[in-house]
Amino acid sequence: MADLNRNRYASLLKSKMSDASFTKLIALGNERLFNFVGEYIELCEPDCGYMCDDSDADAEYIRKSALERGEETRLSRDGHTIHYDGYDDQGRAPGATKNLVSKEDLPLMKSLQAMDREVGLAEVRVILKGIMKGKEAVVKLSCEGPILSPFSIGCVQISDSFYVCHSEELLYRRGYEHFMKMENKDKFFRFVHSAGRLDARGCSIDLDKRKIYQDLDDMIVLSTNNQYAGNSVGLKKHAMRLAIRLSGKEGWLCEHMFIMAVQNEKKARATYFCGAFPSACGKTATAMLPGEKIVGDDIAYFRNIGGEFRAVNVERGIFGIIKDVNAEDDPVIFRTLQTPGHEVIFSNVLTGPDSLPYWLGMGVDNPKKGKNFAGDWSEGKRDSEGNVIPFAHSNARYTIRLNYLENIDPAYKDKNGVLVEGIVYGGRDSDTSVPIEEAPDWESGIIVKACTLESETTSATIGQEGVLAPQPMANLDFISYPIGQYFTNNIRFVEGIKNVPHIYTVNYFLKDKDGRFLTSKLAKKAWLHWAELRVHGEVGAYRTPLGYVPRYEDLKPLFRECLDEDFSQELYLELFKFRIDPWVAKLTRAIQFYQKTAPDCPEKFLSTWKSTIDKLQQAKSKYGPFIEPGKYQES
Ligand code: OXD
Ligand code: MN
Repeated sequence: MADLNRNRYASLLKSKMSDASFTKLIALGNERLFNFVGEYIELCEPDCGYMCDDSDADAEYIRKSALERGEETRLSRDGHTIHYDGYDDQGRAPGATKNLVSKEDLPLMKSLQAMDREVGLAEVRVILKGIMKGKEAVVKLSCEGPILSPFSIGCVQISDSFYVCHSEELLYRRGYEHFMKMENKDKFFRFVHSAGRLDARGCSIDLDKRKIYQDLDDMIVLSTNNQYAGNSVGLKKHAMRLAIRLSGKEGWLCEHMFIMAVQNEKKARATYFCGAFPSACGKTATAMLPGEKIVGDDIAYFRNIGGEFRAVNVERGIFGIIKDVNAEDDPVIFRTLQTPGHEVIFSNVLTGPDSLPYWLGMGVDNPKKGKNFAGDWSEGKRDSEGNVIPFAHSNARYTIRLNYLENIDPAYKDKNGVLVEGIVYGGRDSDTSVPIEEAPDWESGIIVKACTLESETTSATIGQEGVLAPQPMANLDFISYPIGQYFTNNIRFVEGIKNVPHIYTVNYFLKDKDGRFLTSKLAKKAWLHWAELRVHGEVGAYRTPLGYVPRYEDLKPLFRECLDEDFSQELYLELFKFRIDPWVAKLTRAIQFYQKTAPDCPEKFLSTWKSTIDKLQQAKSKYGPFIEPGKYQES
């Protein structure tokens, strides 16, 4: 092992770090890590550096520093704090986010925010030069997945934001022990983040120099002049992009999915489902359904372990959208957010004069003045463009540990993950997909359902809202190797798996002709319980051109059992009629999109979409534009 005391960065790091910090770094005996820390401390020039280990004392230092530096402020309830991101720093910033790849890789990654690696690195290194002057840089090790498991990936982040480090502390497992014991000392993800220059409110000033550059093959992400966690917290979406790339090379999967267990009390069994939904389409609410158990709400790694399809939650916390979390629709999370003693970071909600947080769709009256993402706020306040500023941002968030939830599944800690039996793909459309449909098999599920998933853009990304956009596997923003290869990897992943999970699509957003949602928010529970019965082969189904839908007689008792609601035949027929024209339009959009953006899209995918359109058109000539459930015969 190289003597790190003789490393070219040793004297610099010694001069910037306390003896305790330097000792913690050197004790790891990891030259690659040491060089990384040295290189970026040299480049970013912080006044000092702080090295964390897995101790509670270091977690407390981060928590305390975030308050002392005004990055977070205490709210009335014990353990609750508020952090504000700048007015124009309220969502992921796709325009500023680039995948840095070699020149050879560029042509196939054109539509995946790719940029020539050399050009990107040169550009961002100029911005990073001296960016941490006057600040303290924290070096924090974490682990994606349970430590020392077949899934785990060690991560190191250097950041000058204590809010970012505090978020990481809540959201991810501490990683010092993992780094100490991991076998391959060279394989880990590296992140550098700087909030840059700050204004009087502590918000990043130089948003024009906001960059999130992902050096994919070197597994480093450099993020500058921002604070919104989706842009700054390395282990969240940055690590996801790196993991997707790595999984493509190694033949596993990193998916934008929750993991939850549907509880069948009568049969005393739990069945694990994973689900991909674009942001703000009901993903967290599904993961957290009352009466079921949650393992994770956002990112899953899948591996074939001994012929089983197994998944872990990469995280141990939730960075959730708070809009519309209320006592009626999301009772579990609502209660958790009201409980003093839990460590919660709220972001971009209104702080009332009572020092309590208020958010959109909370179901209570909000104060008419307070502080929000625009500074001091009172009703009617307008921004510089004359737009009325709402009292809270629609992408305002909460950050908590998972184990506060009363329905946490202890299996979230299992090193071998959980056995997955169903995968759910959910989008947001008001007039196309039925509430739940099962794909005939894995391949068809991936090609026809997962790859054609679409959604309207939401406030989770900066830009125009409400635009219908393709969202293959709800993962488009994060796919970091050519789309065609990613699709193929998804299909191939199940080779050698003994029990391949069933694939479902769900849609909670069907509306009636007056624009009202057709089902209550918790109806998703009935859909999932139907899927659970299907996975175990315990209910029949009606064939549709694209799969199978529930029979009325199976859903009616589920509505009673799960929701204590009467489910009428009339509503059933409206919900489950197969809508041919919108499906043809959707498949046509998919063909156009992939022909334009994915030069390596496999021919098989294109021909399947085309033949499915033909099939739907033939069905239309036989059944008309809508097919009543139970009427369709597969020829
Ligand atoms: C998220 C997102 O915050 O997908 O999870 O934007
Ligand atoms: Mn997400």
